[in-house]
Formats: sequence, structure tokens, C-alpha cells
Amino acid sequence: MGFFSPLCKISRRGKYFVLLLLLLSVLAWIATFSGETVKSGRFFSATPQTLIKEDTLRVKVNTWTEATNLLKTPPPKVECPQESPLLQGALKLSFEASLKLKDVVSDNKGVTEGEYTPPDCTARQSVAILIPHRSRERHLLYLLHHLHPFLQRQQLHYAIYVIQQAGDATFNRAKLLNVGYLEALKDYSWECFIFHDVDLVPENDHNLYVCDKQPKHLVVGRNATGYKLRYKGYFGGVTAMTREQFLQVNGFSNTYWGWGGEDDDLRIRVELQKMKILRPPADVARYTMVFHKRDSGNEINKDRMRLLGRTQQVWRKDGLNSCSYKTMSVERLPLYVNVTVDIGKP
Ligand code: UD2
Ligand code: MN
Repeated sequence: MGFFSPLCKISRRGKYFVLLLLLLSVLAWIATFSGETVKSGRFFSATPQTLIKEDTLRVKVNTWTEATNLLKTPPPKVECPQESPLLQGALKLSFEASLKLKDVVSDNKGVTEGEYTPPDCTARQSVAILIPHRSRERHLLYLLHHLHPFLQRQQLHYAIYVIQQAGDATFNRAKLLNVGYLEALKDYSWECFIFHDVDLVPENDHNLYVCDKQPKHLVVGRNATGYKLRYKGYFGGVTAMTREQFLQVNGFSNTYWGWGGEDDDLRIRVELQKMKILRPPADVARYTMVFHKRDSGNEINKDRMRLLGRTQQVWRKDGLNSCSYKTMSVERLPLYVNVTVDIGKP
């Protein structure tokens, strides 16, 4: 017996009647259902519709604000090119007796408290230039005069630190440079450090003041030595090491008082770490050293050969990790950060 069997017994007219009833009830059901929707729709209608309007408005406002912001904020900086388009190559250096500090300041308007950031691109490296110093004001002025524009042409983010030895005890170049490294890192996480004599002026801006995979010696030759490398292991004057490379060798020794030996000691430290010293091509790594006599207070260190003989034994405990000093002042001058420090005496 099928489900529809009772229907079969009903007359044809009856069948149509039942079908019509079914159809009507379905229609009624649909009508009630949609009525509820309409009702509920009416009940809630105000809120979603306003929301939609508000949302559209908010989107419009947001797009407008974003658009105006885009116009206001400069476009995101791109990395500076591998080779700066500002480089000039061999330079004509000048050492005018009439040069004044205020002229150098006004020539370097982009420099604030010794620091510079290229305006149009993101520098490839952030470099701290460390200059050990005492009573060489004229040399410092010449160096600042040449070095600031030189570094700006290289599109570097850089800052110059001058580390002044307070008092008149024997000079200690190496310890001052350790202090410079430690003090500069309090300002910024510099990735590269240039250890720079005050009297050496670079002659060619293709001599890049950036660090490499290995420590770099930037002085192949200078005027006084006929632009020849003094000896194979020579590592004095101007050197570049990354923050990590310098930390790895525990910095300079603190024990070289007076002239000589501290640069060779650093070379030994570098070699002990199986690092290799790199040098730029000789035609680029050229410097003019402003003429000077040996300073009083920086007499030749007669002990240097003995000290060089024990570097291998002592480097781990003599260096950055044992560099004790007293900072007398940190002055943020327009062209450099002037760190005056008491490093003690021999
Ligand atoms: C050589 C090295 C130098 C260093 C030195 C031995 C070169 C080009 N330079 O320089 O890096 O190894 O021998 O210690 O080979 N200073 C002062 N006031 C002083 C004394 C020294 O500011 O009273 C600073 C200054 O930055 C100077 C540096 O120490 O440039 C080295 O002293 P230097 O120029 O008298 O020695 P020099 O030319 O033989
Ligand atoms: Mn010198």
C-alpha cells in the first residue's frame, strides 16, 4: 500500500481541493515567514542602515586622511646605491692657515652634534669615527674640514667622536680608542668603527669608510713615505673594524703608553683570530699627513718590543674588558662629540 492510496479513493474534484488546500497553506506559511522578516527587518532596520552609512562615511574619511598623509609624509627611503653618485675621486686638499671652526660648521649644515644621516636614502652602514686627541687643535680642524664632506659624499650614517686625554700623563692612543668604542656604543649601536689619527687626511673619496668581512687598513701610503706601505704588517693610522671584529680581539691593549707598538699589537690580535687584513687599492688608500714633530708627552715607548712579545698570552684579559677610565665630560659640539677622559697613567 502506497502513501497516496487513500487519495486514490477520493474523487477527482476532492483531489484538486486537497491540492489547493496544500498550496494555500504553503503560501500562507511563506507569507507569515516573510512577514516576520519584514517585521524584524523593520525593528532592526534603523541601526544597520545607519551603520552602513556611517561605515561608508568612515571609509571615505579614512581614505581621504590616508591620501593627505601620503602627500605630507616623504616617500619611504630606499637603500643608498652600492656606489655613491657623489664621489669625486682624487681630491685637492687645502690646509689654509685662515680656516676657522665657524666656517667648517657653516659648511656642514646637515651635521648635528657630530652626526649625519643621508637625506635621500638609507645609509648602507652606520659608522663611528674615533679620533684620539690631545693638543692638536689645528690638525683636528683640518681633518673635520675634509672628513665631514668626504663622509657625506659616501652617503654614510656617521658620527665623529674625539676622545681627549685629560691631564699631562704619557699619551695612550690605544686606550683612548677603547674608550671611544665603549662611549660611542652608549649613543647608538654603530656597526662599524674607524680608528683615525687626527693628522691623516684622506686624498681620495673612493677610499670607503665602511667595514668589511675582515678588518681593514685604510692607509696604504702617505705623502711622507712616498705613498708606499711602510711594512707588510703595518696597521697604523686609520683602520676599520666592525663592532663584532673589535669585540672579538678584545679591542686594543691598554698598556702601551707613549709612541709606538699599539698598532702592531692590534695586528697580532687580529691574526690570532685568523682574521685577514684587507686594504683598498694603493691608488685610492692615500693620505696626506699634516707635518708634525713628536709631541711632548708621547715619547717613544721603549717597552714596546717586550709588550709585543706577550700579546698572545695577555690579550684575553687586557683590552676592552679591562679598560678602566673616568669620563670627565661628554660635550655634544656641532661637528663632533667631545669625550674628555681620565685614563690614568703608566
Ligand atoms: C704613527 C701611526 C699611529 C700610531 C703611532 C704610534 C701612521 C700614519 N700613524 O703615527 O697610528 O700607531 O705611529 O703610536 O702610521 N696624538 C695626539 N696628541 C698627542 C700625541 C698623539 O692627539 O700629543 C694622537 C693623534 O691622533 C695622532 C696619533 O695620536 O695622530 C698618533 O700620534 P703621532 O701622529 O704623533 O704619531 P705618528 O705620526 O708617528
Ligand atoms: Mn702623525
